[in-house]
Amino acid sequence: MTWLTISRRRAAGFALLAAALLGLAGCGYTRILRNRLPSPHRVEDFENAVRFQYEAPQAKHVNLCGNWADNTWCGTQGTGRFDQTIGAMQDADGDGIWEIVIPLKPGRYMYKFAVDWGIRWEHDQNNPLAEEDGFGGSNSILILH
Ligand SMILES: [Ca+2]
Repeated sequence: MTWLTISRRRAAGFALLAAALLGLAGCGYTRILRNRLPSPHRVEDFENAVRFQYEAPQAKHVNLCGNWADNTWCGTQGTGRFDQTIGAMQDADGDGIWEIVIPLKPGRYMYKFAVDWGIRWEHDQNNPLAEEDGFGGSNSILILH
């Protein structure tokens, strides 16, 4: 396989990804670039569904952790123990973009992405809404209507 072949395949992969995101996201995003993913948004998959995306090509695991009742910051609020099963995001196609679709009723929520089972906790760089987390970092804010 030549470099050119790989390059063409990669370009085709990006085109497919962009088409898939445009088709699935349905929120008017026309610029699909790496590092510029949509903020969490409603999708039609099921009632109250919200899609979260996070780019972390080096990660082995990414979890969505937030302050809603069945997440409790991936279990750390309450038990103090990180629960790997809560908010586990998927990157089945291996493109480094992790995804999860979960049900969330209208409301105001705080969340972060926990990389490799809590080694790093990152706010959502594609979401401009954030506030201080009290530990020198930021929580991303999601307001759903
Ligand atoms: Ca992916």
